[in-house]
Amino acid sequence: MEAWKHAMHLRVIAAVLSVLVLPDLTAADEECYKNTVPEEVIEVVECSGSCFEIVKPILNHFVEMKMAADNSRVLTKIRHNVSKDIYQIRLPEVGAFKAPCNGSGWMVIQRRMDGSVDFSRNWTEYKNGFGNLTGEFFLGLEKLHLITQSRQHELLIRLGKVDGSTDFVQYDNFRIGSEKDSYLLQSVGNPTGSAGDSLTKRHLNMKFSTIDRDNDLVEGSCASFLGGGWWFNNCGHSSLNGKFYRGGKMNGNSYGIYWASWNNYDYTVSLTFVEMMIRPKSF
Ligand SMILES: [Ca+2]
Repeated sequence: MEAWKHAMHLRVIAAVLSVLVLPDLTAADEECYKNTVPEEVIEVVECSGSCFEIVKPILNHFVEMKMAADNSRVLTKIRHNVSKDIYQIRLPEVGAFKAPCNGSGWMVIQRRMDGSVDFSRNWTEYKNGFGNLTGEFFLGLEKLHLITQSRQHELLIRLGKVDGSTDFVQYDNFRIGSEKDSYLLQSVGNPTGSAGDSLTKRHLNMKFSTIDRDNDLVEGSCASFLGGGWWFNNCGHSSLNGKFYRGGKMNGNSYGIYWASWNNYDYTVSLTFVEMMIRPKSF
């Protein structure tokens, strides 16, 4: 290619990318993710069939730009200096938001790791999301509803204990209802993984409950008792937004973070690491 043509191409790429990466967050998003400081664009990631699969160097981006104009799924990688890379994600059904992604195509939607963020939050906070994307956070029920309604998604849950042991369970059809249905857990699909299934029996078809909105099936409030929002029943076999105990054991009367099928239904064990992740199912 002649040099001037090459230079023109680079200028066009830069111009379109500058539009592509403009901050496009609502006030609520900025409040929620104010700890995330955008850095220079390193690379752009295309997300077509299976999310986050294709990583391309920044100079090969006519394809992505065309897709962006088509309102297709385009991701812009904006941060590279944390172990959990943060992406600006644009989905037609949701708009722009930020979330951590790993290299295997999973978007992290919830993380517990050190007890630095209080998960005893109200309905609006669980709806919109809260926390620190490089640490502990919950992405938000409204986004999860819009994303999981748009196409079939898998859910991967990674669990860890204070002794360093880890395990996982994966579901193949995770879907959440709308706010009108109290973000009902509509579907989880088939489980695989040795942590066992602590969702289907007690939590499937349950509405979400928070400290200020009791949709569970017991007289009291599971969310108030356990300190975090979840699809509570009576209260059930899992509570991954519960109170964080650094020692890995509950103190006093309040349960911690638990996934009962991984602990022989010993509810005094409190997990010290959780990641919930989703990705579009590829058939
Ligand atoms: Ca109740």
